[in-house]
This record gives sequence, structure tokens and C-alpha cells, in this order.
Amino acid sequence: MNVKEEVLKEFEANRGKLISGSEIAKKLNVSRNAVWKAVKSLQDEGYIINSEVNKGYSLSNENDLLSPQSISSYLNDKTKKLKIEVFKTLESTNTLLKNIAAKGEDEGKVIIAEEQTSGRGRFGRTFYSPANTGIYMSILLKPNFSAQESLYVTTSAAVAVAEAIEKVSGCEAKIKWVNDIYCNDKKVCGILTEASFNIENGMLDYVVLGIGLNVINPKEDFPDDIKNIASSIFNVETYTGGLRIKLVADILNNFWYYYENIKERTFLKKYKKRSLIIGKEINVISSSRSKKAFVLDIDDECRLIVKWEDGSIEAISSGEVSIRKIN
Ligand code: BT5
Repeated sequence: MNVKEEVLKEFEANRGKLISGSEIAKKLNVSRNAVWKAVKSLQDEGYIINSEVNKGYSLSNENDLLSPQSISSYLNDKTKKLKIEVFKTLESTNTLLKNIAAKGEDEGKVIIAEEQTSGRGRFGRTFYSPANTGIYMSILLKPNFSAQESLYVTTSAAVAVAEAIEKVSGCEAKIKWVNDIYCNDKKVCGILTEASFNIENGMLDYVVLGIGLNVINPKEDFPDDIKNIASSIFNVETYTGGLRIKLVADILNNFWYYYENIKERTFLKKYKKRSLIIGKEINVISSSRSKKAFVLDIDDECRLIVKWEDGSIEAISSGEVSIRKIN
């Protein structure tokens, strides 16, 4: 860690409290001038740091910028070990993490961006990722899984995110199989799980779990093509600075628990309970063809059990579904 990162860590550990420059300098064994420079540089990056003459500095409780230091202060003993890196802007956190994974990075690397310029959804679709209003995060995993079992990663992450949303915002969060989270009938989060697997043994080399969550309504609203389907869990009036940091930490804490116990599928009951589509008439869209079905259940492998119009029953593990409006 460089001086700036160390200073930020001190501030995060004392959010809202005044600490003197000389106290920080002594603790970090650097000059007061070095502390001053670090404070200036953090302020230039957008951190809200107040200073009082002859008293010191304090990091405002309203500070909302994501950083490994801020997130770490809410992590538990297990998730504190994750290697978190935060970027101001990236094309896509999944793309960067996949590149890093291919070079042999260990499990537990987490990439977060304040903005994505080419955020990706499934099937080559885009995920709108404006600056400072959402959470765009990817987590590198190396589970001992077959390709089929990667569905557990997406579904357990959906439960982890839904629980974090409810805890922090109070919005009831529902899950649309397999990877979308809805609040008040609008999509607030999408999950993109990408994997590399070993052809010889059919097992996964690594999995990149990408989570995109709309936290605050973007200033210019959502683009026209998603205005009617997308929403955020807060608007500017209801949001309090710092909640994005708590959300990231809660998501990581929740997910890591489910991930460590993934074979027991402790998340599955909760996933089903939050399902938006069990018992509903849906369209199943695959290879641009749409077929009507009724959702009977979600099975232990997280597959969707559907009854087609001809009465036959099938378990499906991929594809896109939409709820059918019945007059
Ligand atoms: C998803 O795909 O929803 C997965 C999104 C995953 C995004 C994360 S962010 C971190 C990581 N890095 C990445 O590059 N990606 C991951 P899908 O189910 O295919 O839904 C895509 C569709 O959702 C689009 O075609 C739009 O209709 C809609 N959409 C796009 N942006 C949205 C947004 N911000 N909020 C809600 N809906 C959106």
C-alpha cells in the first residue's frame, strides 16, 4: 500500500471522526507533508474530506466513492481475504477479470468499476452502467465444478444480492430465473456468469461472476430502450451517501457464505421463495424462437421445470424467459 492508500485506510477506520495530520503521520511513519499531499490527492479524486485548522481531517460519512478500504471495513473475516481492486472506469469488469484469470490469478480477486463503457449482459447484450450510481463488480472463482453446476453460482449470487438489497434499501427483491433481480416489477440487477472449462475433464477452470446493480436512478434517467423495464433501488432523494459501500460488502459477505457451502445448496429454498415466475405462464425464448410454457418449479439443479402446451414436461438450464400477460 502507498501512503495515499494507507491514509485512506485510516480515514475509513475512523469515518466521520476528526484525526490530526500529525497523528496519522506518526502512525504511518511518514512526514506531515506526505499526509497533506495524500489528503489533497484523495480530495481531487472526489473523497469528501473536511479539514479543521489545528485539529485535523475527517472523512465525511456521506462519502460514497467505492474503495477497497471503505468496503473492507464492512467485510467479515472470510471476505476480508478477497483481493479487491476498484477502477473509476472500465469497459467491462468481467472482461478485465477474465483476462486476469487467464494469466493464472487466484480465486477471490474482485474487480469493481464506478462506470462501465461496454458493460455486457448475456447473449452479447449490453448492460447500461453509468458512473457513480450503480455497482459493477466481478468475482473470480475456482470451484471444483462441472459446467452444468455453474448454474449454482448464478443462482446463489442472485439470492446474495436480493438479501443485500432488502437489508440496505428495504425493497422487496424478487428473482426472475435465472439471473435477473426485480424490485417493484422492474429490473434492478443482472448477473452474468462466464466460465472457462477444461475440455478434457469437463470441469471448470474458472468462473467470473459479474453483478450489475442499479443503486441510484441515473441523472438523465435510463436510456429509452430500457426506460420501461429498468429501475434502481433508490432515487436521489431517498439515497444516503455510503450505502453503495455497504451494499458491496453485504453482497460479498452473503455470496461468500453461500459459495463456501454451495454443494449443500442452502440458497436454493430462498431462491425459489423469491421466484417471480413459479406458477406463471411464460414464454421461453431460445435461438430467437418463443414457446409458451407454464412454470411448475425449480429443481435441485436450479433448472426450470416447465410444462409445454402439449403437456410434456422439461427441465431447462439455459435460455431467456418472459412472463406472459394473461387477459
Ligand atoms: C444481464 O444480462 O442482465 C447481466 C448483466 C451483468 C452486468 C454485470 S456488471 C459487472 C459485469 N461486467 C459486465 O460487463 N457485465 C457484468 P441479460 O439478462 O442478458 O440482460 C440484458 C438486458 O437487460 C439488456 O438487453 C436490456 O434490456 C436490460 N438492461 C440493460 N442495462 C440495464 C440496466 N442497467 N438495468 C436494468 N436492465 C438493463
